Amino acid sequence: MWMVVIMDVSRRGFLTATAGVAASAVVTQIPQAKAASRKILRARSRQIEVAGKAATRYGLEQDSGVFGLTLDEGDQFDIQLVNELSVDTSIHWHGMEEPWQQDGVPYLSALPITSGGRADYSFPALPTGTRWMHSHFGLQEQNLLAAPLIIRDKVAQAEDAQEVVMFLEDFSWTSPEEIFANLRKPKPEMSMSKESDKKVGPDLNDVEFDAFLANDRTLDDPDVVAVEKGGKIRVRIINASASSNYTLDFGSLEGELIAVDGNPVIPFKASTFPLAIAQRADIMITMPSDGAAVPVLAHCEGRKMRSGIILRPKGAKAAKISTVTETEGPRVALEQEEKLRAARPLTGRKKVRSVPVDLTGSMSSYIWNMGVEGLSGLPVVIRKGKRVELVMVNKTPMSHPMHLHGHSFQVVGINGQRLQGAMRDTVLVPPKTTVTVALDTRNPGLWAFHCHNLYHLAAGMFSTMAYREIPRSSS
Ligand SMILES: [Cu+2]
Repeated sequence: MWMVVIMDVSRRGFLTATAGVAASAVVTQIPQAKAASRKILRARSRQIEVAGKAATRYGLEQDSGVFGLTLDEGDQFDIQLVNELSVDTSIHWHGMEEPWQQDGVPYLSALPITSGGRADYSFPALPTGTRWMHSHFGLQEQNLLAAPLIIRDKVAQAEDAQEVVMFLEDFSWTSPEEIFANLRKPKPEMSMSKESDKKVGPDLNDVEFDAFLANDRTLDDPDVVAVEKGGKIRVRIINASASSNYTLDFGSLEGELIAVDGNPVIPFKASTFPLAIAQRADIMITMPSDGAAVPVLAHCEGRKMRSGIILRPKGAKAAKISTVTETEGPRVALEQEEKLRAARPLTGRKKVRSVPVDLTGSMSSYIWNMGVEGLSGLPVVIRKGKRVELVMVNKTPMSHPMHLHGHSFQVVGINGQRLQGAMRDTVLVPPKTTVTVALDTRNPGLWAFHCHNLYHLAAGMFSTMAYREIPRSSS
């Protein structure tokens, strides 16, 4: 056995592989023959500049300095994660359908990776599309411990389009621990915000941020991407913000939404697109034939602030765009979601097991919760090989971007109205709204199912879904 291993891989690859397995907190069997292709990702501190000031935040980089990871369809996701931080961490591969032990939820999937430790991951890089990676440990995501994870399918590889990634993050000079402590201070129901006297309708935001970043930069000093005049561009937009929804804005240009959360949809044309926390949008555009630059903007929901990048052909002027806007960004809701249709919907007719999931909580105490089958703290317990529908009922005044790990689901109902909606891994459930998603149970394990607003998650809006490899004989 040892002889076979040594013959199959290079010496360097073999040493890396064995060192990784020995020091790993996540005990995963890596096929040794694949070790030679393993990539190293380092969780480390780095400096960025926000509004002219240096900020030390976390990051996830390859040795080449590349931010995150891009793979091609058919590749193995074969990673050694090195924790160079001074604290423990655990990284989740958002949107992947990996074996549950490699899913990166601390204490649920595996133990955290200690400071200085390493962990190995190996599984087929599926499904393809715009995915991302982020810490699932404490509040580290707010410290920017997140990066793109792109699996380019054969269509993307063959198409004559330049790929551009726009990675959105909310930024504060206040530490996430202090933000969370402030949110949890007892407060009367009517003084929840500075503008509570003017406030009507749902609560849009509960954290005041100092800046909104696109590819680590603000619009004062934006990421300017060189493109070709008249060229076709696929913009892969990832909302990696801890607690902010956006409306994407292409101005006078029309874009074609071709995938949401990495999953293809019937192309949908518009110039604005809502993007909730943790969601992704792939949008195809054609650069103007007159050679003008195109800003891709993300207007913050309920705030007079925005972020964005500039697509600039050679010789074009990139006009300065203010981070501040005259009006607040629109409420992010489901008007567009209702119109989206999956290009590859769930197939087959199966008996459906329907699971009620209540989203509850209150702003005044800042306790958020999830009740499965009417009981909080209960996992969704199901069986392999079934069609399951999660009926999420939001009983709170805030919207909740609900994410299920390890599965893609289809949006099949909004307030009782049935639809053949998009395949996603994160769906927004606005206040007083019921959203039903359907999925097939084909990836057994113990999976996290939670609100992706980082502070709602930290305050308790977290549940699990569990099922075994072998279905019991009776149904
Ligand atoms: Cu929430």
